[in-house]
Amino acid sequence: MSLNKQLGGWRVVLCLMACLWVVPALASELTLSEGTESRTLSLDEIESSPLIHAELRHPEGPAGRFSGVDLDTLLAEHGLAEADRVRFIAHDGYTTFLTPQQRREKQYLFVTRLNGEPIALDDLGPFMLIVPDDVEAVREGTEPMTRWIWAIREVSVR
Ligand SMILES: Nc1nc2c(c(=O)[nH]1)N[C@H]1C(S)=C(S)[C@@H](COP(=O)(O)O)O[C@H]1N2
Ligand SMILES: [Mo]
Repeated sequence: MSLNKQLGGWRVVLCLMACLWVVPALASELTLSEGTESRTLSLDEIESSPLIHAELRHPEGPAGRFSGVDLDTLLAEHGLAEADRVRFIAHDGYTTFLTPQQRREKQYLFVTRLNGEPIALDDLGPFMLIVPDDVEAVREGTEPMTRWIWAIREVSVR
C-alpha cells in the first residue's frame, strides 16, 4: 500500500474518533433560559454545585449510582431560586414543569452521571430529573413519575 493511501486511512480513523468524542460532548450541554435570555451550561459548570449520590434502579431501566446536583442549588447558583415555574424540555420533545410548592415538597436531583460517567442519550441522558426519596413509591405506584423527566436539553424559568 502506498504511503498516501495509508495516511488517507488514518485521516478517516482520526475523523471518526473526533466525531465519537465531539458528539457526546455536545449532547452534554444544558440550555438555561429565562424569557428571551439563554445561556449554555457545560457539564463542568453544572457540576460546580456539590455532587449528591443515590444508589437506585430507575423505573425506565438504568440502575447504579446516580450522581447529580440538587435542583434548587443549581437554580440558586444562577440567581433563579425564586423562579415561579421551572420548565424542563427533553430531546424527545417531552416537557413538564415544577412549581415552587412542588420544589419545596421534595428534593429533585438533577442527574449528570450514572456510575461516574456522563450519561449517553441511549441511557436517558444527558441529564435527568429524579426524586431519590420516591423510588419505592413510584415502583409501588403510589406516586406518579410524570416529573421524572429524562433526556433533558433545556431548563426554562419564568
Ligand atoms: N424525556 C421524557 N421523559 C419522560 C417521559 C417522556 O416521554 N420523555 N414520560 C414521562 C411520563 S408521562 C411518565 S409517567 C414517566 C414514565 O413514562 P412512560 O410510562 O411513558 O415510560 O416518565 C416521564 N418522563
Ligand atoms: Mo405519565
